[in-house]
This record gives sequence, structure tokens and C-alpha cells, in this order.
Amino acid sequence: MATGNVRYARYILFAIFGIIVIYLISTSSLPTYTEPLRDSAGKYLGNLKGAHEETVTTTDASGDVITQITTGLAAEPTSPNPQYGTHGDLTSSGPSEKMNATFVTLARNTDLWEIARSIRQVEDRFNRNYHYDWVFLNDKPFDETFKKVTSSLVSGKTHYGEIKEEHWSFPSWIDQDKARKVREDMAQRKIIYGDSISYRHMCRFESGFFFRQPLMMNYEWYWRVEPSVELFCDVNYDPFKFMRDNKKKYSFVISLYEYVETIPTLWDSVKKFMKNHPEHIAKDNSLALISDDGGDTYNKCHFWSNFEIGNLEWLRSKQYVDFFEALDKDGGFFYERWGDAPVHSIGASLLLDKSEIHFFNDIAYYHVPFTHCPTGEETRLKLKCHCDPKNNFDWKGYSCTSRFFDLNKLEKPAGWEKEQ
Ligand SMILES: Nc1nc2c(ncn2[C@@H]2O[C@H](COP(=O)(O)OP(=O)(O)OP(=O)(O)O)[C@@H](O)[C@H]2O)c(=O)[nH]1
Ligand SMILES: [Mg+2]
Repeated sequence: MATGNVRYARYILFAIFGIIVIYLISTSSLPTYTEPLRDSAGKYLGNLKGAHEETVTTTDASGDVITQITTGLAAEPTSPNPQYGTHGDLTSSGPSEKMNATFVTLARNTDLWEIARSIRQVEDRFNRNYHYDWVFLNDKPFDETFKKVTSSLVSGKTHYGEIKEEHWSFPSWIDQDKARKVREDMAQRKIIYGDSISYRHMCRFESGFFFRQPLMMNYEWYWRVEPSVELFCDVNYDPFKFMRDNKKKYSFVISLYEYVETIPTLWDSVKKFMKNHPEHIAKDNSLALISDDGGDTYNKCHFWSNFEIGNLEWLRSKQYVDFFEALDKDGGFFYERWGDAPVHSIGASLLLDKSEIHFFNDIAYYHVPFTHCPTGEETRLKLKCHCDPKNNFDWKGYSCTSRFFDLNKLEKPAGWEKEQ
């Protein structure tokens, strides 16, 4: 009888133990299943916990259609790196102080997969923690696939604008015959893009109109991104905020000499502008960076404008707009093949004080065929860079970055001599 009671008590104990175990398992924080996201056709879009999406199409004051697809994802840190810290300045000066800034990309629908690669890198290295907006501009309407893919990649809001014809066509004062003969001649001389009409519209648009598009009017700062570029290092602080805090208006990562055949008379137009508008020339300008003889000739140095972080108010200022319009009237975008890189660079060098132009050593960048890989191993390790320092263009003979350092009396990063 006694043995029977003990056995009975043991059964009860086991039962209580079992109930406790089942209770603990059911209330523990094991990973939970999240319903996968699917598009309207039921296609799998990923398992994005906390993601939401909203599409709004509106018309602005000038009648341009603006499609805005908003996606939002929770930020997650990249793989930790305790030796060098994880996010550096991110926690102190990061997302809490969001600037009035946007990424901007001019692209065709056919550029989709190339721009997708660029966006992925910009997001992984920087924007996943900041969620800045992205403005896409095109001379044709963006198609649904372009909008769907890009808006799924950008962690901020995306906006899609169609450029109006007067910003992407021959102005009335251009002699079409003369422009055609130039293209034929450049084609024969095998000058890159020399026979292209659309490339010329692109250069003129980037020189004088991108910052005045209705969608861009909402912002004060921009970061230009082109298809197929790479970012090799973490950007763990906000460059827009850096620009504002340090009174910068224009920035670059790569500089070089322009192909002279594309700009034979650009400097003549610039000299005429300087004579007509002495009031626009900054007191402490960087003329010495772009001219070796006090302004008589152009040495062809320019900042490579496929990467730019800059101030839109400056580009929209009377000084810059007068500068662009003076050049545009002379017709060199069509009678030659003036690029937006020398135009922005000459504008920044003459209209801004030296101290307002910044070189971002810590933003590692590639656009075919040049690389900017930060000089200094400490920086590269801290920022988890994946560029080969051997490819760094900064101190090579065809770069103007050394001149920029000399003019601004900046100390070159340790080890620069070995990268010459
Ligand atoms: N919408 C539109 N965008 C263009 C057109 N041509 C060029 N672009 C964009 O303008 C920017 C500059 O054009 P690219 O072809 O990259 O010119 P590039 O950098 O001088 O030359 P690459 O060495 O070929 O990259 C890129 O963002 C292009 O996507 C065009 O005809 N229409
Ligand atoms: Mg390009």
C-alpha cells in the first residue's frame, strides 16, 4: 500500500514537472515566423519584418507627374567589429538629427540593374542607418519595374521625376547644322561620346538643371549617385551633417585632368564671365587650383562629378545660375562637348571660398576606371574597407588631389608617398 502511495506521488510530481516544462517552452523568446511579403501577384518579396509600402502619385505645380513610393524597414547594425568599434560616430551624431537631404540619380529605364548595384552599396554602407530619400530623374517616364525595384532597395522615400523638354533639348540659339558638323567631326576623331546628342543633353542638364527640378526644390543637400559605382567603406557618420557643420558647399573624392578636345573654348567663356561678373567671384577662391598662370589658361583640373555631395542652395544661387547661363549662351555644350564635371568644378573653384570645398578621404569610391581608396591602413580597417589600396588614384600623376592639398595647406595622409 505504502509503495502504491509513493508511486502515485511520483506520477503527480512528473505531471507537475511536465506542465512546467511545456509552459516554459511556450512562453520563451524563440524566433517567431514572420509572414513573407508578397507583391500583388503573390510573388515572394522577402521576409521583411516591420516593412511597409505605400504608393502615392501626384501632380506638381508645373504639371509634372510625381510618383512617390515609400518603403520603410527597421535599421539593423552590420556585423560587429569590436576591435575598431561598431558604428563610430553613428550613435552620437546619427539618425536622430536628420538633414534636409536626398540622394539623386539621373537614369534611363535601361540603367535599372546598374543603378540597383549602386543603391545596394550605398544602403549597406550608409543609408540603412539614415534612411535618406532618393530622387530619380529621367528624360522619359520611369517604368513600373524601375520604380518597383529601386523603391524596394532604398530605405528612405523614393521620388520619380520626368524632366521637362526645355531642360533636355537644344536651346533656340543653337545652330543645329553647326552642332551636327561638330558631332560628325568628333565621331571621326573618335572622341568618346563625341557623336552623341543625348550625352550632351545629359551634361547640360547636370550642369544647369538637376538642382532646379520640382522634386529637388524640397531639399537643401544632395548626394549624386550613378549606375555601377561602388562604395568600399562604411560611412559611419552623416556627411550631410558634416558639410553643414563645417560650412562646406561642394565635395569630391576623385579629381583629374579633362580631355582637352571636349572643351577647347570653355576657358574663353569662363574668362568672359569673370570679366562681366567680378561681383560673383569669391574672395578666397581656388583659381590657383584650376589655373597655373593666374587665370590666363585652364589647367584642365576638375572634380569628378559622378560623385558629389553638395549644397543645392548654392547651385540655385544667382552666382551659379548666372555662371551656368553665361556658358550655356556660348553654346559649348553642343558646339563642343563640355562636361558637367569641369563646369561644376570651375563654378565651385571661382564662386566658393577655398574652405567651402571638401575632399572626403573616408568615402571610398569607384566609377570606371578610377578608384578612391582611403590612404591609411588604420582608416581602412576601422571602416571595413574592401578596396585594394594599390588602386588608389589620389596621388597618381593624373590626379589633381595633390594640388588641392597643397593649395589648401592640408597635411596629406601618412603613407601617401608610397601610393604615388
Ligand atoms: N535619363 C537619362 N539618363 C542618362 C542619359 N545618358 C546618361 N544618363 C545618366 O547620366 C549619368 C551620366 O551618364 P554616364 O553614361 O554614366 O556618363 P559618364 O559617367 O561620363 O560615362 P561612363 O564612363 O559611361 O559612366 C548616369 O547617371 C546615366 O545614367 C540619357 O540619355 N537619359
Ligand atoms: Mg557614369
